Amino acid sequence: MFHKLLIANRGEIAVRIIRACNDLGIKSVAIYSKADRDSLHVKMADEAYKVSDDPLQGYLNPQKIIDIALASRAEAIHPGYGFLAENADFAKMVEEAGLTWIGPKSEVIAKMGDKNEARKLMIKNGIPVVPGTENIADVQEAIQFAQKYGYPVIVKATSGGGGRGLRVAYNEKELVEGVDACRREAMAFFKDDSVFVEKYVENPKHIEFQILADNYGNIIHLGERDCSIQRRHQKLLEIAPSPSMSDDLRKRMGAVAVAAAKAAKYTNAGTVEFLVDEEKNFYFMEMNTRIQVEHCITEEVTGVDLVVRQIRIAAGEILELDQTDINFRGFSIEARINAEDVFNDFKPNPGKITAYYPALGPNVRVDSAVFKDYTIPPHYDSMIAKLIVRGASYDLAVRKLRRALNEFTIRGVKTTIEFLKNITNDKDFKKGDFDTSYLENKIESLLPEIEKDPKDLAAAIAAAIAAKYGF
Ligand code: MV4
Repeated sequence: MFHKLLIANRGEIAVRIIRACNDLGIKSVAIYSKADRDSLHVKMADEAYKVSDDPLQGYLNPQKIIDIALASRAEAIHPGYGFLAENADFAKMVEEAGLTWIGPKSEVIAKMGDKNEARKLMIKNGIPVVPGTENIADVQEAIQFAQKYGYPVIVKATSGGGGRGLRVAYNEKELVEGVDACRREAMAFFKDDSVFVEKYVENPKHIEFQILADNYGNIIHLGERDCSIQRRHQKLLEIAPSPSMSDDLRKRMGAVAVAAAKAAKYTNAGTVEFLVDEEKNFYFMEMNTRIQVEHCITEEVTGVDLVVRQIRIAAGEILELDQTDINFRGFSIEARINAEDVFNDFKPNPGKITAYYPALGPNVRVDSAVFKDYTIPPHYDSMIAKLIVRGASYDLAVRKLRRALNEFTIRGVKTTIEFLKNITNDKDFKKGDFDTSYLENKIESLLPEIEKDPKDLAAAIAAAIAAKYGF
């Protein structure tokens, strides 16, 4: 096992990884930007080094991070999610510096990061994918595909990710424009303008399977997460297992997820993402080669510590769990609490937290890196806490989430707590009846009735009294 590990990240995931290090008796090394000097990950790590004055460039500077790892005598680097987590060049540099990368091999990251290559590999191995093209040479190829398979189709950037480089087209005019727009966006964001086209699956569910694989060919899945509840490709709530899946479908998709990971020669923790259409046909979409934000709900229903497993696998341990060791207990839901103004298009609302009372009690977990008097810097994403609950049934998990959201108090910045609460009271959410179109249709009705700002609340009460007594 490693003696010391460097965490190339910040925020709650850095804290999560430090906890895993502490559980394993490994010394932790944090890196931080100037804006993060008072952050929790810096306080919690055994050592911490400033990586840059700039808020972002340090967390994105492979050589600087490797230099700090070597100088501090860390033996491994955990990238977390975001930043350099799926950067194959960084993973390769880490390997070549004689350090251990906590994740799959750099070639596997590169191959899965190329959506066209990943698709081809899956087709070759009999994994179901949505009908589509390879990288197209010109727009004519896209038009021919759409003429054969019918509209709508979706144009995808080969190097895409995070919802960037996607265009849906319902007719030829939109397709011609879509190919062009997609290429331009892909060139701007990924420096690669290759695109391909797929039949567009309307109103799918977004289901992803968690995989664990050691360096010796042992591969298992840990069930699925339903990530259908998204707004502009940002997930708001995730549920494990999916309330809409039968045991039979879970078994079949799980077997395909493991086959996909085997085809990719996958090692460490990863996620196989599927779309499930209205007839319950499922299709491989992509493989995520990192630990994900929503990994915690899988931990809660399986009892397996995924970050500890990542580190143990990277250190060369054999995965002694086999598929029959994985048993599921109830349902878990994660709600992402963001510092955002839901009335202002969910605009980030950074600032100082003046009061912080996280929810507690049985089957409630909070993964966060904020605390009272902490000032949320404006440079990073707006997620400030993950509230993770568990219940014996889907119903009980929803109730638990509602209770925990009621208890969770954050003052000083606007948060999505009230909005999330309203989701827990929505009849379709309570039934487990949702797909990726859920929020598109509901966002207006889910906005909280009044802002819970004390001044507004006083004004609202005054107005209600005035209305009632007629003055
Ligand atoms: C699709 C799709 C429908 N049909 N591909 C979005 C991100 C990436 N992981 C894959 N994504 C999708 N690919 C085909 N052929 C639907 C999605 C999708 C989605 C699309 C638009 C708006 C929201 C979405 C949420 C989840 C998945």
